[in-house]
Amino acid sequence: MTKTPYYLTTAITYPNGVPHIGHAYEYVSADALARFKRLDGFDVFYMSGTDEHGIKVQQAAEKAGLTPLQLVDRNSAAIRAVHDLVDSSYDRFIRTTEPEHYLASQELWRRMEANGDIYLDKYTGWYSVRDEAYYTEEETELRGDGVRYAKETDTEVTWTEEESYFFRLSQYQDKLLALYEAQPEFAAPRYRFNEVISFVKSGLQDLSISRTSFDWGVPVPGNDKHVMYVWVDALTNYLTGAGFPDENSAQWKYWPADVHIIGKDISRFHAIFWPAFLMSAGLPLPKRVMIHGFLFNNGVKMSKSLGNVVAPADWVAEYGVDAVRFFFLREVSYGQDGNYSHEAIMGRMNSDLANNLGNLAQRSLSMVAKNCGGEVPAPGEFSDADRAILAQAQGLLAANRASYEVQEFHRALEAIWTVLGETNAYFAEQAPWVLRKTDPDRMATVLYVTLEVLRIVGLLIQPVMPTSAGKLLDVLGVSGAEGARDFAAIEAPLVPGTPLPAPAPIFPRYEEPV
Ligand code: ME8
Repeated sequence: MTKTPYYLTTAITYPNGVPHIGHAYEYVSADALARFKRLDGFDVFYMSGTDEHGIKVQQAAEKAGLTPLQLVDRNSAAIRAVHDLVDSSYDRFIRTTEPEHYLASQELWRRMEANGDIYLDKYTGWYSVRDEAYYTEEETELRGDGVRYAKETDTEVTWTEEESYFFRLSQYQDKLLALYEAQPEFAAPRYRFNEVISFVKSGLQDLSISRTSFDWGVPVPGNDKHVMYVWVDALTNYLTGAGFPDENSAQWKYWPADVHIIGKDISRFHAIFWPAFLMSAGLPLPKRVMIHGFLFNNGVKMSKSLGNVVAPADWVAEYGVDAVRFFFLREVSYGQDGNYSHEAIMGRMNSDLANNLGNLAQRSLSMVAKNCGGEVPAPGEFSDADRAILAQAQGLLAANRASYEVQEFHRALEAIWTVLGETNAYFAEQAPWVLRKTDPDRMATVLYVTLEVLRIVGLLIQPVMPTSAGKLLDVLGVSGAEGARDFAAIEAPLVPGTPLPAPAPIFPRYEEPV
């Protein structure tokens, strides 16, 4: 059977600095979705990478005494290393300095031009180097320090005049509004999508899409005095990944992308400019733009000047990669802003992981080791309580599918932990340690039911905690053979008599170092 293609992307990170946990958050969330879809039988292509052009990169290189290419080579490798550190299973790590990306960007440009949407004019306005964006007079203000700032982003702007190519974005207002109307799921969450829609309704101006003031970018076809505005080339990375412009390549089956995962600060680029460019070029539009929130340090924004920027490697060293991944997706409602603190991470590790999951596994498996000959016990007839808890666990796949479909990762985990809570209550109520003496057959049934729930949970948490889930499935005797841990295996219950390895604790409590 041919699998259905599923293409998802993250934003491509700017390599002008080192990634922080906000970036890692984005990689982990996209990765969980990629893993979920793979386990659910899709032909997944998950792409991330680095956005290597633009004046910011050129200036950072100058400051570091490097050429732009030297700087991006170094930083792109560091960004890729963070993906690897957090177990992000990207299928491709794209770099916008790759030659094939130049071809794709130039071809997109030509198609937009052929459609009459690009013209040469002059740009005058307030330009923010930090944002790589022009602002209107009203969008800026002169502050007490004598410097003019963009109000929205608090970055310094300077009066700039340059010859520039423009994209007729103003011609796309109605088409975009029609798209939003026809596809209410085009961007999410709804309240962030609504902000985009009101912005479009307030009127769109043509967009300056080339620069002459620096040369670190993709040359404009037919006029190499100009390089493309970095966002034109950056957004095109999603097409490059799908093999564009070779629409006969095998890779083209992935276009249009199923979802672009991005942060809230770049929603306009993805939900306005990007579909407009694609409409202009006559290409299919991505199905969805999922906009996540920002992570804050106890409510405070991460910033170099405050010295509170967290390096992903520090967290991974402190808590372990799976606990960090779990924390990101369990603690924060995906789409909303979220907070982190040492206490919050420790709380999740100890209550959700060590107590509700780890303890249940450890207690039931050690009883099986001691009392059932170290094999999956043979259940007797199921009681109503057994059937009820099994039905809850079996319902998790459908519930998780629905949550992953709309990228509500926190809901998927919440559903799993609700069932774990109920299973803990069931285990306490059935008291198999008492049954051991009074009714060993009934004890075997209770232990079997508990292991069955743990097996289903183990399969379903693989996208979020791949290593720990693998260990849990190992101690439950679930084969690690190719495909044996796919979601299709949820249908295949544990077979009584299967030998089990000696139980080993998988989710350690976090203990403060002394
Ligand atoms: O914007 N919390 O790159 P970038 C959560 N190159 N997410 C955060 C965050 C935080 N504190 N800080 C940043 C760019 N992000 C462009 C993208 S795509 C064609 C081009 C997210 O390195 C941010 O919202 O500044 C974005 O989705 C991603 O990290 C990369 O940010």
